[in-house]
Amino acid sequence: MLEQVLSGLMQRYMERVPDVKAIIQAMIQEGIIAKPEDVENDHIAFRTMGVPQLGIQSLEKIFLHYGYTKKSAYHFPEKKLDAFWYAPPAPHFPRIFISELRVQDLSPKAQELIRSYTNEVKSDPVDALNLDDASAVDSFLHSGLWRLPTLEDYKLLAAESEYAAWVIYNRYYLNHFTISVHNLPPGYNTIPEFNAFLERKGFTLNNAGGKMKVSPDGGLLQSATVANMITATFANNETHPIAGSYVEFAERKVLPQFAHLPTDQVKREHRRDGFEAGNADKIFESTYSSQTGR
Ligand code: OOG
Ligand code: NI
Repeated sequence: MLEQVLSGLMQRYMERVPDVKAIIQAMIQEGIIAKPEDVENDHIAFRTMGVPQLGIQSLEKIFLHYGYTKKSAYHFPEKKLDAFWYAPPAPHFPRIFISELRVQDLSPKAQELIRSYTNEVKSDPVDALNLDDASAVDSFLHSGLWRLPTLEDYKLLAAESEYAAWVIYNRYYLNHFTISVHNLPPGYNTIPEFNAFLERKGFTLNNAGGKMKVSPDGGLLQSATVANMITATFANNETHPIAGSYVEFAERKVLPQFAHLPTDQVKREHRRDGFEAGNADKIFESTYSSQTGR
């Protein structure tokens, strides 16, 4: 079940984000990995609209049903976002990061605009889903939810919250998947080295707060590409380039209490887990025009 849902998400994501295949191809060419399946997916992320019948409380039900465990909360007052992360039922599955727009904190105008779309969803749509039917869940995650937005509404929202504009068009499309770098061969298994490789290959990295985002404890290092642009078709067949999704990279250092373990005995549970608000705050900007316009 979970395998099927995750592979459906990855398939759509790879079609929408050319950087995914290009990065995996570059890694194979460089001899970092032998085949695409060698990539370890640290986590995937979704964005949601925080209205009562949707948001985190709705989307999380799918993954809780598949055995994920809800973990810590993160808050982003400036960006008007909240988030949680979810630990997988087994270590070979990715963690999940779900964020939500604090709709009630936006201007009355933006709230009204968002609700004109989200009110089309009368009750929590996940409650009406058979979560044991993987193809139903797959279609739901890639379905419309609300009417196709107009370009005008998209632009109005973007002026106040680029996150809101992203969600009104992209909905539950995967926002990113994350390549774990710490288990890669020496020379590529740290964020500074992996970033250098990516830039050598011509990929553009998000530089908000610096290309490398480091948690205060020093254990979680992250970087991300700038989102690939997609040609969005809005209502009345108007087309406009907008930010699609991006790729993230994570290095989780071995926790101090396991520093004595030989490298070949280090498992996921020995490394820094979870997320970091300060890192995430900058990673969100991978889809913001300040980054995509560079
Ligand atoms: C999520 C940004 C945060 C992380 O790993 O901290 C994040 C987003 O852009 O929706 O992915
Ligand atoms: Ni992430």
